[in-house]
Amino acid sequence: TVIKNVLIVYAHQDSLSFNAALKNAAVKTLESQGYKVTVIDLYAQHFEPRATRSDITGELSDAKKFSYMQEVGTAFKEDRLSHDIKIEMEKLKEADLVIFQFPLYWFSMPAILKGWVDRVFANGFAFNYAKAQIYDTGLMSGKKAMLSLTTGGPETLYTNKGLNGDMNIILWPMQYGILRFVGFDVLKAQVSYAPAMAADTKRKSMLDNWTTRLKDIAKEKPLEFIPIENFDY
Ligand code: FMN
Repeated sequence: TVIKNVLIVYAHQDSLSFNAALKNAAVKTLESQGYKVTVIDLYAQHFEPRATRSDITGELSDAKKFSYMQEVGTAFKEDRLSHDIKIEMEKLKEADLVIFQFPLYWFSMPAILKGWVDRVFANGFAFNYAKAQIYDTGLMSGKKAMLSLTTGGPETLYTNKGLNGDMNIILWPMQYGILRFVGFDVLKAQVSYAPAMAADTKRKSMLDNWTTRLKDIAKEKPLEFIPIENFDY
């Protein structure tokens, strides 16, 4: 796919944070390369992260026992998902590359971003298990996605013998269980370690690494995962 539209899903509260600087650098660099860039600023738009009954407008298909997954599948087919979810889906549909910009929270993504995934990567829209539209054939196939995250802990702690363990283990649920599951081609994560502990020169070089990488992002090959036909499921 040719990348024309980039969507940045940004999860930080503070416009003076390092995450904000990474997001702003990405917008500037990508726009100057001719891409159309859209930013979803989750905290600024008070994004609702909870997956609830309110996500479905109108009647439930089973009023006795509530199954979010099943109700969302039906509501999607019948165009009865809540308006705020539909807006996010439109932005995703337009995107050729999606960048998730966030600070690592508890070895994972912040709740507001996880909630965006829970609600927007909806059954029937991002994947369809019944039709085997998952992983290689997920409904986001043809699009690329990547994580750009910051940490509190330094890089030396995130190694296989380090106190926190290998960063790849932390990335796996997000890169495979979320992004690959819905069919994205996943580009290598950009991890900016411990910006709060870093000297200004180090912070500047982490920002420079990011902008340098983004200038050639269209040429990057995605990560390789074992093809779905190698598994029985
Ligand atoms: N840093 C880590 O290295 N590992 C963690 O698991 C982790 N969990 C956090 C959980 C919460 C609720 C908060 C508020 C911070 C956590 N941190 C963790 C630190 C943040 O990742 C760090 O402050 C942030 O990446 C720095 O970027 P910023 O300057 O843009 O805020």
